[in-house]
Amino acid sequence: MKSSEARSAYNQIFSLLEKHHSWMQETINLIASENVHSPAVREAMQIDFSDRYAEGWPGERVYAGTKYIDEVEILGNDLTKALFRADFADVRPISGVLANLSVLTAFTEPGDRMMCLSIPTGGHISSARHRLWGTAGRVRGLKIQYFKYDEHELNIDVDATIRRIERLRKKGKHIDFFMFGASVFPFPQPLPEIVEVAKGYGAYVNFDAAHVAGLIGTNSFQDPLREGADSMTFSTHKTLPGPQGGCIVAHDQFADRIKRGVFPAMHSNHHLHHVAAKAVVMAEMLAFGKDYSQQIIKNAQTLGQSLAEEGFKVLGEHKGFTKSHVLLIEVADTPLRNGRAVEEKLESANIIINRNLLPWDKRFGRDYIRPGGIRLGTSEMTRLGMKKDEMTQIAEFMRRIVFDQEETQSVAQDVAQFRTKFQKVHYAFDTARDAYEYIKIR
Ligand code: DSN
Repeated sequence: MKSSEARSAYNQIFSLLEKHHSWMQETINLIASENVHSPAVREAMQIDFSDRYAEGWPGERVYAGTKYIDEVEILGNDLTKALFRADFADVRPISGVLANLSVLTAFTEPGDRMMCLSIPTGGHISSARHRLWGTAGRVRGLKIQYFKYDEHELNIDVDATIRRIERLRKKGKHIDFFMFGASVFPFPQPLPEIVEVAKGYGAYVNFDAAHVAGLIGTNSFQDPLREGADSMTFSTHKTLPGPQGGCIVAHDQFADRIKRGVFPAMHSNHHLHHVAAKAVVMAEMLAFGKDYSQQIIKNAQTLGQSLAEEGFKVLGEHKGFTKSHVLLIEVADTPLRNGRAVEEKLESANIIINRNLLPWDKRFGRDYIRPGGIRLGTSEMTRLGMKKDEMTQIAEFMRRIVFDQEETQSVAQDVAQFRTKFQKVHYAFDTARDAYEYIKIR
């Protein structure tokens, strides 16, 4: 490639980046696993830490030049411990999957058995079986068994699960590791009774709080470390509105093994600029997280109610639709017929959501390409200051696309207009810059 061509590609990259930022200013983003971080988190992510190495633990590094990095990482761990009321925190994992794999590496051996939720019932690919290329099955070599699931309650069926655990034990197939949590769970999971059985024979219990970490940190959902979990893994960019990354908190007696699971087992260098940004978001959540989390949940419940009134089949209606940030909606009997068509049509109208398998989809021959459902989350729009009226308005926009089959262009314009009033991040110390401002430092 000639240098002029390289220059042209270089210019094109920045033009695309700016276009993305402009588009984000006009969209309603309801992806349940996403959020928008504060200008402070963004500032922390563009510092020189990103060019450095600091393998190991503060005070035990294998590189020089880390004196400020160490102090920031210690602060990050301390703030995380305070937020999650935990004895031990490790902010080094560079993703939620690697946080899970670090704990699996610390407490299982290949060939051990893990129990978790299957993907159609909300489980994450990092917990899936070998044949699905799931991290636990394919990378750690674990045999996977599933929690029994109650499709009406949208939750783990405690009695049936305990019966399954006991049946398996009688056949000599005891579960070594329990992975609670998931990628879709609107209601708190029932830990204590299952944990009691698991602990009765010495199994290890982790809670994957990737989606709900912000809600758990602010005591707004459930409290896995007090409900029997030995550790909790999570990502740092969903309801916890920080940088992309992972984190682990645990009771003290598990700290040494987890530290070694993170380094040297699963990481060499971790991402130090993200450690700085994680420290910032933990401070933000300690100061503003309670109000933020409670508004996220209220907004999800209002959005569920408004969508139901607009004709959508929102699951969990008999339990108030959700107690978290997430809503599951069955769309197979709407005019658009499947989650993918809904996702595509809404995206053309500047509304970003994702399609989602429903627990019963496989029985109807549906798969993740054209599933029967969609998943919505309210974390990002709440961060921009939206409340009840805006949730009602969003439900109306969605009805215009999915049921009224209105021209997407006209809804897209209305959505962009609606978004003009919501350009700042809320629930943060510093909010001078707009949320999606393109900041040029070249
Ligand atoms: N499972 C993805 C999600 O929930 O969107 C994130 O890993």
